[in-house]
Amino acid sequence: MPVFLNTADAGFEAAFQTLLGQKREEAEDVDQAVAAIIADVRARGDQAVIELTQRFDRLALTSETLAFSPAEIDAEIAKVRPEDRDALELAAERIRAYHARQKPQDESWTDSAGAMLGWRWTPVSAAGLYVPGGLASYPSSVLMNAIPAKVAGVERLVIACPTPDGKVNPLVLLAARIAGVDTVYRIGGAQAIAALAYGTGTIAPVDKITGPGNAFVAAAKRRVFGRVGIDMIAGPSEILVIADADNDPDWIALDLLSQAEHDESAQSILVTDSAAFGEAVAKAVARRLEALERRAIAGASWATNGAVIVARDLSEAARLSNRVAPEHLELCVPDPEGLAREITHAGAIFLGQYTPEAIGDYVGGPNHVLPTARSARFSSGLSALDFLKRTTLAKMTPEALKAIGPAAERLATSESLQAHGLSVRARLDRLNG
Ligand code: HSO
Ligand code: ZN
Repeated sequence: MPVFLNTADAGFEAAFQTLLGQKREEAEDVDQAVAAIIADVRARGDQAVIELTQRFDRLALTSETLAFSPAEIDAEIAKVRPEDRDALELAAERIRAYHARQKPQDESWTDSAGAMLGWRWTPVSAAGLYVPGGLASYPSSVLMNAIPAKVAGVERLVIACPTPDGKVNPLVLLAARIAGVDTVYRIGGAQAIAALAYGTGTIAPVDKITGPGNAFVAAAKRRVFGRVGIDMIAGPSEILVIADADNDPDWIALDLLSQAEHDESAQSILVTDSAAFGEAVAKAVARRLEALERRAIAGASWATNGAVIVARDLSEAARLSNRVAPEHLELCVPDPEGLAREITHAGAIFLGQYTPEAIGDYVGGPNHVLPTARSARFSSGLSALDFLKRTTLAKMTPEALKAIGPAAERLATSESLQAHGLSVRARLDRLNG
């Protein structure tokens, strides 16, 4: 059973704190094993990757077959049903259009001292996207990672995707093709992250690695951070739905289950201003769970991490949601725009009862790689900005140097950095004749 809380109850605050503090994921300690794998790939390159792929994925590769050939990709893509292709293309187009609007402008101006100042944006040269194999090998995630990189102008874009026992997901390859990915390596785990970060004889190193993965991938991303950039370490999915009694309980139940079915550690929370509606949704969840293909996963998630919270009113619901800082937030209320103005911490907001979160997972346009585990308090979902960096610009005219240089000289003296001060003084002396 999920927890039922009512903000009017005396014990509410303590119970809510417990919910907030709940640790849902058991972090497997694989760090030592991962360190050894990374060291091996750095030392032996292709050969290490090939042996580890044989060991973990039971797949025999050579340096020549680490990547899919264009002909292999063509053959796999040919298996995709036209309806699936069309859906993927529609998704790609909408994701591209949305992320194109994120491209920031370069800026430059002259300030009151006469200094020209500004910044400009440039893309990382090469990015590597990790795509898990098996159950969580989502073509939609290929689009969500690759398209922002392409929009940002990344020149070389590669994927690492394990194919255990040689099993390939044709939709992943099609998504990679549609998004403009250059190369797809059939490697995974910590060895793939190490190969992308450090390079091997065959695999050229990249500058940024993004994408979800298992405990080995997460630990490897943490370890190569600094050598390359990484996105985030994504935790299990979450949804918080704020809904009043004027909703179909069955729709809301399905929205809660849509994230619960990802993972037993996923979390679905309903906050409502009607206790009767809360009960109705809980009943609808139980009913839907009977027939759901993933009822084992979704049921476990709902039973251990699910919650129904009854609030006094919708504003109180918004305040509670801000304390959760959910990855996904649905506002199924009559004035979702109004309530959205009260939301300060959420990865993505879905407004109104015709916007199920699943639209955002696939075709809405915004990214579905979003901050989990309350990190929406300080971070954002994946965007084109994650593949761009900002270089600052400054140009002094003689007048500008005369105006602000002496202050720099003073600060240099106060920090006992003589050459700093002298580099300014030498110029000022010349300018002052
Ligand atoms: N809801 C997941 C993403 C996803 N859903 C992929 C379906 N496929 C995390 O935002
Ligand atoms: Zn999802």
